[in-house]
Amino acid sequence: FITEPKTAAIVGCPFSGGQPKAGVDRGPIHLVEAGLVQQLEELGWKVKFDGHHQFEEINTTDDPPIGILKNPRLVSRVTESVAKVVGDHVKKGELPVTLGGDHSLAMGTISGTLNSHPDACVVWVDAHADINTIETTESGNIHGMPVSFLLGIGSKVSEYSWVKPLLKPERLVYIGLRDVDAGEKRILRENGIKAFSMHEVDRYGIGKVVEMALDHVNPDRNRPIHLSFDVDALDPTVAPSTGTPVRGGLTFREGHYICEAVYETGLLVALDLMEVNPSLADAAAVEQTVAVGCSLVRSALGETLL
Ligand code: 5AB
Ligand code: MN
Ligand code: MN
Ligand code: MN
Repeated sequence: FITEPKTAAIVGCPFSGGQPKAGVDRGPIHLVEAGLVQQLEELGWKVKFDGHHQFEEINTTDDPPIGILKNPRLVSRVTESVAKVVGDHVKKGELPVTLGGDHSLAMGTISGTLNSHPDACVVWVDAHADINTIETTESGNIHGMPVSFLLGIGSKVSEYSWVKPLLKPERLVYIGLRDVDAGEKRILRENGIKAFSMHEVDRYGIGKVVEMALDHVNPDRNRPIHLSFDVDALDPTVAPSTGTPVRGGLTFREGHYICEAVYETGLLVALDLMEVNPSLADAAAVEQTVAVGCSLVRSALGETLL
């Protein structure tokens, strides 16, 4: 699906409107300043990067909550613009690497992927399921909700009518879950959505979990894959600088293994790396988290150990 010469497009999204903590908008800047572009070039990719997206045209000074949804118009307009940017890269056979920013952005990135590849599957790596609806969310933070919008479940919010429900429950799989709200558990159950929590990672090991996950969403290994990686899937000792850390997460190697295994399928068409927040934790922890973020992206783009 990626055309030669293989080209990665860095889509830097300095955006924090899907959640309340300042600083996650600086994630993409830190990842690029750490040398990500050059690192991907060294792996043999042609890399397109012409600065971070500023969403300047998006002016929402008056954005009162809709129900309990916070910043609903801002998040809608930003993610709609991300959908266009990502969709254009995918259409050209380029691999968009979207750097967040908070995970509400995935509403845009996955919409962009599915517009060109309606048969694509989504591998969502996260401590959280991000599948709350307007009925179930207790926080009103939209970074905990993008999956429900993509599936078209829950009451419709007219502001989000641009999001087409292109994702089917059987084309979505989770790895790494360990902090799922009660309402989300019910949604997962009722929609038959496959999820490999940390319990399954402990039971089967990451190798088997990734194989089972891909067997579920991509049994013939012929569908394009969108990998959406929330850095909080990793244990907070590995990736401390993130807004909603949860103990008991993936090890450094387990996280990288997922990226390596997805790369090996040759089916990756879009990658998200989300929720790096360089203003949380001390300087050494920030540096560590940013370095891990870069190395996850490198693994997904073909870096091998040997
Ligand atoms: B993240 C929570 N489920 O809805 C909610 O970091 C947390 O993108 C969402 O995975 C975490 O607010 C969103 C409690
Ligand atoms: Mn997330
Ligand atoms: Mn998360
Ligand atoms: Mn988080």
